[in-house]
Amino acid sequence: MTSQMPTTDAEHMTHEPGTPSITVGCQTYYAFSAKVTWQTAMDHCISLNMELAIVNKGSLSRAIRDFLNNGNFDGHVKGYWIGLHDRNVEGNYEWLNGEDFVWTNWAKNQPSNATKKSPDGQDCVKMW
Ligand SMILES: [Ca+2]
Repeated sequence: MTSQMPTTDAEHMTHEPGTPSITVGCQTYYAFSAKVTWQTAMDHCISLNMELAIVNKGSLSRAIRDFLNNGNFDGHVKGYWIGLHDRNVEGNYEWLNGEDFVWTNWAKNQPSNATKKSPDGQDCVKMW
């Protein structure tokens, strides 16, 4: 497994009042702006009885993108981890909830499996 961000600052991930959020349908999505690995983010969500976001539709993706881009919150974070990875088989993306991976909206030149930070390449997905 690899990640694009260093593990730091986990204490900032507490789900404090004021954590930016958006509700779409019956789900509420929180933007935690700590710079941590995907694994740490996932573990933290589980500890709060949440999960990393499953962004599996265009309408949901647009709502969350608007929220992230228009929100007046921590500008130091470049992208937010979501519940998608190819840790098991390179190039075979899986949602954490086991749902089929059908809808995609990769940024230009992604997924790149960039090897800058790890020779095994990137395996976890961010949204911004
Ligand atoms: Ca990969």
